[in-house]
Amino acid sequence: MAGVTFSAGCFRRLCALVTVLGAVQLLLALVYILYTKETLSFMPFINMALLNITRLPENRSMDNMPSETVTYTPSASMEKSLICPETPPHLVGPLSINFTHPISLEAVQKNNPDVEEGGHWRPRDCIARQKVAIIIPFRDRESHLRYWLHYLHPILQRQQQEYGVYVINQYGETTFNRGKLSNVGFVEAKKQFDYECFVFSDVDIVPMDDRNFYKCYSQPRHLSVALDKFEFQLPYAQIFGGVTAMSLEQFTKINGYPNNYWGWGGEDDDVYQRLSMRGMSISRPDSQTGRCRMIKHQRDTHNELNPKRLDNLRHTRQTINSDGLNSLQYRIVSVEKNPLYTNVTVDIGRP
Ligand code: UDH
Ligand code: MN
Repeated sequence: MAGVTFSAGCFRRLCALVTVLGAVQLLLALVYILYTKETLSFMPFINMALLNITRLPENRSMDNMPSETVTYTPSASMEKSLICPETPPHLVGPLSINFTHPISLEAVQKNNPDVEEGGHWRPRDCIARQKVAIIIPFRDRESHLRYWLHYLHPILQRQQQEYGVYVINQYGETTFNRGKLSNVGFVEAKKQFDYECFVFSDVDIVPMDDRNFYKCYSQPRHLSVALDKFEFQLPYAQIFGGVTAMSLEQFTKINGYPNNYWGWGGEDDDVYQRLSMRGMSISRPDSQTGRCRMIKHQRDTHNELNPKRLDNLRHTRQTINSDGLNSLQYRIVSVEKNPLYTNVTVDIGRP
């Protein structure tokens, strides 16, 4: 009998011990889970390790485009700590822009130590919402380019997008062709990074407000809406020249710029027609945020007014399919990765 009593007591104690041990184990598991979660959201290097496995939902608009690819959808709280904020925190608003004091490339370089070779930059502490290629059709405007680099690099950095600057330099002395150079810029930039947004900018235009975002929207964007040379007004409603932004999808949908506008004028209006023929409309900042300065200059030699532009513009409905990215031919002369921009010199032929 005594043996039986001893066994029952022992069994009860054993049960109690097992229960206590189970509770301790549960508690430890809980502490571990909580600790890991905290660590994840507060340790930047773990955030960085997650960069390559982060993806936002498929249906996000261009306004919120993710920058990285592919296999894992983070929770809302995790997203917040990784992706740069919708409103960049260091914007200053209206800027004082003038072109009175010439600047050296060395000085611009010194002021922008974080820009990587080839003019590439990305935010250090968060993932940019878009990867933007900035394409500048160019020939023989070095002094303008220095002002552009001086003003734009800091602005673009405050806007917190990942970006690269591509100067597309027309080789030789044949008639200038802004449209074709823009297409070359698009193709060549895409070879270097997986850009999802393309800003096409004249070399002589600088925004007067850093809230005028050099990024893509759900509709093609016209950025230089209030130019000083036009008394800060739109000269006509359909204008789509100066500085514009189109997503990869928007630009591909219109077969890019036309290649057959040689000399000044018309290629920007052709793009406007292409966009509306493909069912898109233009988005713009307000006329205060969209103020810009253009460096005063004379018309360049070999960029005379294109006498064929009005006739060309009557045929966009046909040429949208036959003349553009799908018919682009050129010969690269050199690609140089300079400290503040990539210089692509290209032979685009003649009219
Ligand atoms: N561009 C060059 N080199 C050239 C021609 C054009 O780099 O030789 C590029 C440059 O990026 C420029 C853009 O093409 O900003 C557009 O050309 P533009 O600046 O000549 O065009 P804009 O609309 O008008 O400014 C030019 C006519 C000005 C004559 C008025 C004189 N009072
Ligand atoms: Mn100009």
